[in-house]
Amino acid sequence: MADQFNLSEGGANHQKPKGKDDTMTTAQGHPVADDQNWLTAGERGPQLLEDHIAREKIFHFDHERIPERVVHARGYGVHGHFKLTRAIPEYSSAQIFNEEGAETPTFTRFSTVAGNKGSPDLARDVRGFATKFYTPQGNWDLVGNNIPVFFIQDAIKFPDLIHAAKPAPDRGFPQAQTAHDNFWDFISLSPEAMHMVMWIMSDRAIPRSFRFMEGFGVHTFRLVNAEGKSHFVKFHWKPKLGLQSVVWNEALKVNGMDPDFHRRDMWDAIDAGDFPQWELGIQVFDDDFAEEFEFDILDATKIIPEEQVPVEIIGTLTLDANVDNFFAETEQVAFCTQNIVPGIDFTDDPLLQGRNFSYLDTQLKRLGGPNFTHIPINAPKCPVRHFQQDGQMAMHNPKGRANYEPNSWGSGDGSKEDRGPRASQERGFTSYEAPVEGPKIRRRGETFADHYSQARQFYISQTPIEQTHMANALTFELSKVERMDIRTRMVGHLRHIDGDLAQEVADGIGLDKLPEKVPLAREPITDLPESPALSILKNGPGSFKGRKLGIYIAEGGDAEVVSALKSAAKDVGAMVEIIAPHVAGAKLSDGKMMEADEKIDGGPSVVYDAVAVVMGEDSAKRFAKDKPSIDFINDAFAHAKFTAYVPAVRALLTGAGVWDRRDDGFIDVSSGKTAAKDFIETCGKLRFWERENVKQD
Ligand code: HDE
Repeated sequence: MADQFNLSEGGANHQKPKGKDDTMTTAQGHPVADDQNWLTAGERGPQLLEDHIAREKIFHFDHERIPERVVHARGYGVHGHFKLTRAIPEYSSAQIFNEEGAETPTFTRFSTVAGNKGSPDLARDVRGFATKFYTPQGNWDLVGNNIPVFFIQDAIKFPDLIHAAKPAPDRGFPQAQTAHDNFWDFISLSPEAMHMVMWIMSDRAIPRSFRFMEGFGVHTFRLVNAEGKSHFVKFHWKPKLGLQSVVWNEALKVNGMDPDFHRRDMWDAIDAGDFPQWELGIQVFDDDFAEEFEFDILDATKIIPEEQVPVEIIGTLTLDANVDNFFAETEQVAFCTQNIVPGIDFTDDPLLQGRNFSYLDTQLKRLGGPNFTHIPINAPKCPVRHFQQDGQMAMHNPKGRANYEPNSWGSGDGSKEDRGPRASQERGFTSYEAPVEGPKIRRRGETFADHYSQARQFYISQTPIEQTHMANALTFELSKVERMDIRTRMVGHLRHIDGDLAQEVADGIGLDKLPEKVPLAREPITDLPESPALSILKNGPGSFKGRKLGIYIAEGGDAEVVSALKSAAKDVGAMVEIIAPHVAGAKLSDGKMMEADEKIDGGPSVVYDAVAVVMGEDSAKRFAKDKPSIDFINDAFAHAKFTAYVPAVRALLTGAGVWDRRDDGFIDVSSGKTAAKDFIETCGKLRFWERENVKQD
């Protein structure tokens, strides 16, 4: 391993400096005498090209960037491990699924899809959830999303989808958002996208944190056991901390305040030893179920409701280490859907099959050659033996004479005359012998033709609050679309999904009458039952664990109340940050200075899950007209956050216009410990949704 000054160990003959030598060198190992001044002819003379030290430095700098990912450019990677809690030899022969208690190292990269590398974290978008398992049988990459379905059914449509979503080619905007003509034009001409549209217009597309999202393998894969018997499988990641999203207005503000909100959240949690965990679940089913199921199991725009095939939990993923170097790990990690191990196999899902070509191809472009598996983050952690050789940046070069097979050299003893590796029927990967026949055609099967039934099922499975958020999101996005015909075409689709939703959106965008329904390829099923598993609010954590309380203090604030809030939050495993008018903090009622984590205008309430305001009466009066203080309270109110307060802050709450509007989401904690405990317990509901003006369940 290179040391912290990046003094690479170089080749085998490299002489390590004796003792502690921190002399800077060039990449060629030449010691550097002056790293601040280019070699010139005289003090004010021209720079000399002869300066190999300066030229090497600039040359390397000029080549620091590699192409960003075409999609999922903005991402954040973390190390972890997967522990198998239930062996499943009946389904799969994969070693990773057979030794109960065994731990497999992992690297997981979360991402947004549409934005570029520097785009804000809280864009309304799908989140990538890609995990590389370094198994004893080679790397298995489960390259999924936080949404279990996709926009399209066939990989050939992917470039169009992405072109339509990304900035328009003429103007180069808008960045990291779908609220524009090109996206909705494409979508409204692609009925197969309607189920996915319901998901991206739901709060799933604005998660509070990577830690509070589900993950899905999306496609139907196969598990194959030692006898060669195959079952179909869908993979699920279930966050132990429960699901949670933000509200749209909050997302917009968070992006301004902290574009790194999600990556910072992950870094901070891991840094604090608060390791996020997910359970790996599988939905397993056989050919008979596949036959009977209402939809085609090869269609990636469909789910299999958990109520129909339960998710069986088989292991736990724990993310427990941040990267040492963002570029080396997060940027260079190369996921490939075709990386599977014996015991797992593909199906003929036409989206998956296209991906299996695409990912290898993309890595060649991004990482510059075929040897990207030599980069430590991509290298398997099991023995690797083959006759592949050479190519750019070859790091592991075979020794000995044989570089082909069959050969008749030595007998596998590792000597110079060794014959090298041999394929093994017994241990090697064998494809499941799925029968394949049929004419070569370009035609989508009839079984892929229903585009609205599950879109409707998703919508009716949401709580009224979530349904309102979806209608609002559709209204917001379509209001950004300039062409009237695109807006109305979308409402023509919504009419097949839910009449009320279509009406709400039509009202929202000001249509006087509902447009015609778009023509159907196939009559939808309108009586699919609700699936509670699809709602975020029905699957909340019921605890404030892993969440963040922001306590806004100022001079004279009741020290006992602050300390009671802090310990009540810590007791349930929540984080606390102190916000004050100055970053130095504030003197509380006990005369002691309490340090602040944030100054008020750098610590707005949008970055906290719940807030508290604890000040002396004079301070509250002083800040009653202070804009950042008013925003702090107003936003918390507008985003339905629980707010703890002491009566001494009345002037400030009055200044913010909320004193007379206090509802059950405001909790007076002046009486101390028990009140603070009750407040934190109430915060387990995460939001006081009753404040939102919608009908309740
Ligand atoms: Fe990807 N996708 N994708 N994708 N995808 C990439 O690979 C592609 C699709 C997903 O954190 C690229 O390494 C095609 C579905 C994730 O590094 C590229 C199709 C799903 C990531 C690519 C799809 C995904 C990618 C860009 C249509 C959810 C980020 C850089 C068939 C199941 C992985 C790269 C990371 C990345 C192609 C569709 C998830 C260009 C052609 C469906 C999480 O190869």
